[in-house]
Amino acid sequence: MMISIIEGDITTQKVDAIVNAANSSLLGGGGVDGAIHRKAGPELVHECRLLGGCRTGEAKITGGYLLPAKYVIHTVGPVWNGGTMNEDALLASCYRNSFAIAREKGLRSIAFPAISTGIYRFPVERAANIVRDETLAFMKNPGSVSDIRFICFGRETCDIYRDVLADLTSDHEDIDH
Ligand code: AR6
Repeated sequence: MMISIIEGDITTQKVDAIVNAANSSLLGGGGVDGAIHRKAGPELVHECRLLGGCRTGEAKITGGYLLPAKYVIHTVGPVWNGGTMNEDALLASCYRNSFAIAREKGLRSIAFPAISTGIYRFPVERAANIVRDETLAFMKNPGSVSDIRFICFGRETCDIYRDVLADLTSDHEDIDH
C-alpha cells in the first residue's frame, strides 16, 4: 500500500477516483466541489442529477468526464457544530463508504481532499485523526486499492496531515502546484 500526502489541487490528480466533498444535493457548490465540477464539465452535473442526492456520511460514484480521474466519488461530510451532532462518526463514515466503493469497483488509486474542513469548518487536526483511523481500518481489507493519496490544499493542512499520518505515509516530500 502506498499512502501519500500531496500539497495541491485534487482536480489534477490522475487516479482511478478522486473524492468530492459535496453537499447533499450533489449539484455542485464552492470549494473543492466547485473546482471538480468546473474541470469535469457540465456532463458531471447531468449524471449527478440522476442520483437523487446523498445523505451526510454516504457516498455515490459517477464518471470523471473531462477530469484526469476516471471516476468521482461524491461524499457529504458533516457541518461542524461543536462536536455534539455526531460529526466524528459521520466524517468517519464518509471515508469508510468512499473506500468501500473504490474496493467494490476494483479501483487501484484514490485521492481524497480534507473533507468537511473548509466551508463546513471541521477542525483539521481532529479530521486528520479520523482519516488516520479509517485508513488503518481499511488497510486490513483493501481489496484492489494500493494507492491512497491525501490532497491538501495549502501548507497548513498539509503540515497537520504530515504530523498525524507520519507513520502511514510513504512519501513526505511530494508537492504538486
Ligand atoms: N483541491 C483539493 N482540495 C481543495 C480544493 C482543490 N481544488 N479546493 C478546496 N480544497 P470545502 P467542505 C480544500 O470547503 O468543508 C461546497 O460548497 C479546502 O481547502 O471544499 O466539506 C460543497 O458543495 C479544504 O481543506 O468542503 C458543500 O456545500 C477541503 O478541500 C461544502 O462546500 C474541504 O473544503 C462542503 O464543505
